[in-house]
Amino acid sequence: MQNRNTPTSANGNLFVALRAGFPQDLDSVAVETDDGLFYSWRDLERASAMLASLLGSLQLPAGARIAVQVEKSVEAMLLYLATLRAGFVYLPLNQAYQQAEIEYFIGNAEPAVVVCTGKNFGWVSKIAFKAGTQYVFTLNEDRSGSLLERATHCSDQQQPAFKQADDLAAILYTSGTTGRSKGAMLSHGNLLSNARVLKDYWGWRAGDVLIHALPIFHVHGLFVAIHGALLNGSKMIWLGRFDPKKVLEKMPQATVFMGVPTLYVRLLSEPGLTLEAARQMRLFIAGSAPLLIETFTEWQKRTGHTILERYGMSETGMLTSNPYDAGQGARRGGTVGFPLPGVSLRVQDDAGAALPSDEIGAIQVKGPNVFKGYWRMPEKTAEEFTSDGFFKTGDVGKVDALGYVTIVGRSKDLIISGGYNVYPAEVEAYINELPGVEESAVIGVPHPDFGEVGLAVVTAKPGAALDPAQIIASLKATLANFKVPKQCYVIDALPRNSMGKVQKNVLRERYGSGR
Ligand code: MLC
Ligand code: AMP
Repeated sequence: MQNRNTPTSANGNLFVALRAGFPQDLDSVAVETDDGLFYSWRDLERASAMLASLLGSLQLPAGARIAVQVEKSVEAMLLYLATLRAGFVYLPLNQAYQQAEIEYFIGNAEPAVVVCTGKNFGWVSKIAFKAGTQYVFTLNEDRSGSLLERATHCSDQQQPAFKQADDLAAILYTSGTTGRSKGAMLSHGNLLSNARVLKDYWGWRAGDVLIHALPIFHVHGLFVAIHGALLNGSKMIWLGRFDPKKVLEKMPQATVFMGVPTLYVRLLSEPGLTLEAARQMRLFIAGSAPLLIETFTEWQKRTGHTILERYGMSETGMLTSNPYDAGQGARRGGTVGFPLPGVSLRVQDDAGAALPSDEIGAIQVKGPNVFKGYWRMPEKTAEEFTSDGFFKTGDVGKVDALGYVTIVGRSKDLIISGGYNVYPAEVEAYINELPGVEESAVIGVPHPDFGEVGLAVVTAKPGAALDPAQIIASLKATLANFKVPKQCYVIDALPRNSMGKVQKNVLRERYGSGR
């Protein structure tokens, strides 16, 4: 376990800190949705209390996990806040996950409560009850479902649970290089320290309005965006799903936007993206995947704004950021800026020696934002930390003489597609199970919209005939859609080096231009 904080008598519950950011006028608008609904700050306070009262009435054990796989909605955000408030552990799951993926997460995390959409209730509840889950509720995009029906009867007065900074607040599953996902355990203190640093670093101020267009099952949309707005008492313009035209329509009423690079690429293809459209905006933030320099430069030309690129991960929250203040330096395209206050970042060579500026090596980090470890994987946790307590990010990069960090690649075999992580090992394991498949290799190739997408190269067993379209169709039936390779090639043999290891670099050269 990392980052033990000294216990204090103050309530370290993240919800308490977020609520302290609510404005004095609780009747002002906190969230405006793209389907015309308005939620006041009082609504957030009351509804999170009612949901927390419901959770509190279920007699759940301390540290119970609340696993949630629902569509994006304000009520889903309220369920997150209620989970913090009631002192339980939030476990968000991508909507795209299918049965085998959900079976793994539920089996591994053993949540006491699962919340899913009504349309998935049949199969999700079967998996959940088999794994020992006590309650399965439903929550739909249109606010129907058993969760809110039950919460309506619960008290809107609820005293937030007392939490130490070190207590667990959320578990985020991140795919593992061996194909098995690991649950990153984040504490109230991890999340709050990062939120506070970002509030200052990005100059959140009175009157800021955030366009929230990201999914809320990952760090970016769930923590960086929501915590930022709530801690600052800022209104959110809430989009159920990213739509570039809607973002443009809302821009004149907003000041802050956060997106993965694909969102910026899609916005740039809108003729309506002009200096005038972005005039009210204060800050455009990008991260979760590399932002191409062309996107950075084109954005400057079209909007007059310089995108602020930052870098982070599920295990750590945000680690580095380009400066907000010109006084601290320029925002440099192609770099992810400086380590955030409180974050120690170093670059090491393979032998574990610190590297001087501009030399490329493994990025390691330490700070109050760094997670507590992987859920029920003490050995894996130990492997990912150095003896002096730095977390090995798996990213490869350098720091220049001024302190700007640049990420040049990854030592982990990972594809980041439209901001979602895809681990080739996981996809390969599924392909290798298909009839007639001898072996496979999944590589990332450049893509104009998603930045990078998966491509599969497969060999057949002797005498078997494989149809690439059939392989893709089979994967679509089992895996989350974003993990499915966009193309598949059947070849005679995979290229190997003298050690027998598949040469993915050769495949990348052959099928894409390589990273
Ligand atoms: C959708 N598809 C994807 C995909 N998203 N394929 C690869 N990569 C993706 N990211 C699939 C669809 O299933 C569909 O397949 C086809 O691609 C086209 O879909 P679409 O309609 O264009 O996709 P859309 O629904 O518009 O979604 C695209 C998107 C979404 C970019 C809006 O992927 C998204 O919201 N990405 C953001 C992810 C994010 O929040 N990441 C933050 C991680 S936190 P088919 O076959 O059905 O046609 C993190 C830490 C940090 O990394 O630092 O922040
Ligand atoms: P996740 O585990 O989903 O949180 O993804 C984290 C990974 O996303 C990091 O380890 C990086 O590889 C990548 N990442 C995040 N932000 C950036 C960025 N600005 N530039 C390049 N890669 C990034």
